[in-house]
Amino acid sequence: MRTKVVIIGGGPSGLLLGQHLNRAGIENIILERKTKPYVLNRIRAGVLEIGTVNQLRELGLGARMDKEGYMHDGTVISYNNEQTRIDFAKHTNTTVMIYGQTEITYDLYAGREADGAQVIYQVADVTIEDALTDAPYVEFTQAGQRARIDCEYIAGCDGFHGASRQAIPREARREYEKVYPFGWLGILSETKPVHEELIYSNSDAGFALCSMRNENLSRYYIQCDAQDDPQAWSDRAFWDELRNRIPEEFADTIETGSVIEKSIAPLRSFVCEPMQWGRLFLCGDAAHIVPPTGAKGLNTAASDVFYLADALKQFYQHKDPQGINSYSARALSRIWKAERFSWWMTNLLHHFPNQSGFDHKMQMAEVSFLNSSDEAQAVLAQNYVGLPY
Ligand code: RFL
Ligand code: PHB
Repeated sequence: MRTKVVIIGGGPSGLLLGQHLNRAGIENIILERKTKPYVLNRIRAGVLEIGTVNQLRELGLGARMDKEGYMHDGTVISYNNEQTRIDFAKHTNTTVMIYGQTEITYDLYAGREADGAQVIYQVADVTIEDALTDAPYVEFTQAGQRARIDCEYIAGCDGFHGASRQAIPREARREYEKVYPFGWLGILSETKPVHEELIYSNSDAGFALCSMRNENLSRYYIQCDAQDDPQAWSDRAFWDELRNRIPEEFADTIETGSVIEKSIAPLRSFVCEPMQWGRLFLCGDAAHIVPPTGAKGLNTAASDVFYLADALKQFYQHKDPQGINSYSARALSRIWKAERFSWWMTNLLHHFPNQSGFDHKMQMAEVSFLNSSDEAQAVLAQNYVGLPY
């Protein structure tokens, strides 16, 4: 087989990149380790920055999102019952969109199938060869057969545990990592969301987040021990702990009910530099991870894809390699700012196991400053809705 760009990974990064390339007439093949239903069943992100929203619209995939998604022009930050509303519209003139990653992935697959573009599912043992030459290729096993695709470029969109980053020799990459001493226990429940906007809450008992998917589907998270077994948390224990951690007025009115998903996500900050090695480019979780507190994971994946698609279009349409040569620097410049914001939100809103009295006072002072300063609220709003591309 031969194509121009092999995309490893059929998650949001790989699918979005494939869609950009299809629109520009640049031939590509996606290799995905799992089946399509498996990928579609992952419940993850819920908040889209305006840059992500605009990409989906420009690619002709925004219709269902615009119909079924919810525009939010603010969010609530609560600390020990004291609430501040961050007004995105006032500070940034823009909003975020609440639309689940599951839905976006569904729309991206539908778009790809409508274009008749190829996805090869259930591939194993993907290897990347000759990435430093101008004739790279990818090998993989499918249905017991080894196969090879010759190509011009390779996009590593295969998430944190994928093969692409590992294909870059250890001495050619630098990795920066911070693992947080807690996880998030998340549930999806068929109940009306407790509030029309998201509530990020730090309390004496730890962090909680009230989010949503639609008017009858809520997404709630509580900080927990990263080693906890999600099944050991009964529904009742989850609801009790959530109520304990959110402001009283919401604890009193929250609708509890059937829980249809329960899982624990670890919290980690991670960046791999550079994001390019010869003709291999890394995008999304393959290159970087953020703790979910700032809702930046999917959105940083989308900005990487935007830069890479732009670079490949410049190259294929105008023979200009400038974008390709500067991809890593351009992407990393935005990534580090999203890393900083996610780290800051995480530090502000969680209980750390060995937090001293001093650390606690620092958190309180930070929140008190946020509550009293329009400028501090503007900074939070700018980062939350997403920095410009
Ligand atoms: P993904 O989604 O991990 O997709 C990678 C794909 O590659 C496949 N794959 C391989 N294919 C071929 N060969 C291999 N060797 C392969 N290895 C892996 C996998 O099967 C998969 O299909 O990475 P991608 O595309 O970069 O997308 C990243 C996002 O999924 C991720 O950043 C977000 O979900 C993070 N995230 C959030 N991001 C936001 O922007 N806003 C949010 O509100 C938000 N909330 C969250 C989140 C992540 C969470 N968890 C569970 C980690 C909430 C949670 C709880
Ligand atoms: C979600 O709805 O899943 C969600 C929302 C905001 C976050 C993280 C996750 O910061």
